[in-house]
Amino acid sequence: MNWDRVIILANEFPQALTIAGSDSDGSAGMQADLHTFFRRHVYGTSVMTACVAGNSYGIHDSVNLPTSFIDQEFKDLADDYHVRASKTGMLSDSELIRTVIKNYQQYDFGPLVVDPVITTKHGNMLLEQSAYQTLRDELIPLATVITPNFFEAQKLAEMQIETEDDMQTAARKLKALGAKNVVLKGSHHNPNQTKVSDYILLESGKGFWLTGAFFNTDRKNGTGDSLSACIAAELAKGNSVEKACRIAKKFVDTAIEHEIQVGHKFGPINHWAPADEL
Ligand code: PXL
Repeated sequence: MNWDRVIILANEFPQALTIAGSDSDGSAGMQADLHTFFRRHVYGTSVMTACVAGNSYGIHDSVNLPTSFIDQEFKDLADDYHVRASKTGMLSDSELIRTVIKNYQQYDFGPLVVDPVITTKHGNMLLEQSAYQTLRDELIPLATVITPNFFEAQKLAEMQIETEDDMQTAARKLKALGAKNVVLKGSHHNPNQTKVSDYILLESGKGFWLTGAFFNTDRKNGTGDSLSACIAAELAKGNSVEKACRIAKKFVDTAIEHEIQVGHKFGPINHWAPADEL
């Protein structure tokens, strides 16, 4: 066996990391991230931070994993894999956030996409109130890209968002917190709207809108997780942040459009939707 060649080949294939919670029904969290990595032809690794028991009706319990175990997950990946881009999802509390920061700073796991997960679609809290400050002041400054939804952006930018101008102002505020690039997802709470426009503010200062169709469906679980995972997957392949964002918007829109019928209430998006050509 030529081990030098094995090492070179093992390092060549694009590998990405999700640092997230497990969602038992597979619709969101780490499962949605890994589905996305697979679909975008990137090898997916995972550091599990928490486990959530739930289904399409809601979340019913959750536990955090011990920080010593999380340290070991990071170490094992760093000892063997070549992670080229990472993303964070559910990080529950300040202790977990700080454990992730410590490990991310210790190893080279590429650019970081921070999905500032605060609640689920059902309104269940996934981040303790006391941890906002830690997320804002300590994790966001490390983010290559931050991907808040409308609600998270209002919380983090400490402002009401009503107009497109407000979205641009909020994006600038989030950038001022230290995130290099901001993807602010547009509101999708009006059943009569026909479009959803996300605002992207790049490190260069360039800002632009990405607009897609609005699909009035209950099958949208995992949308935010998959968007941020797709950005991380494209960064792992070496794509620019702008290209990664453009691909990710189309990827999730396609996955929402081609519904899959599993779960009885708020079901998942469809990662099998045709997306190779994006
Ligand atoms: O979609 C947000 C999210 C993230 N992480 C976990 C979740 C959810 C939503 O249910 O369960 C583990």
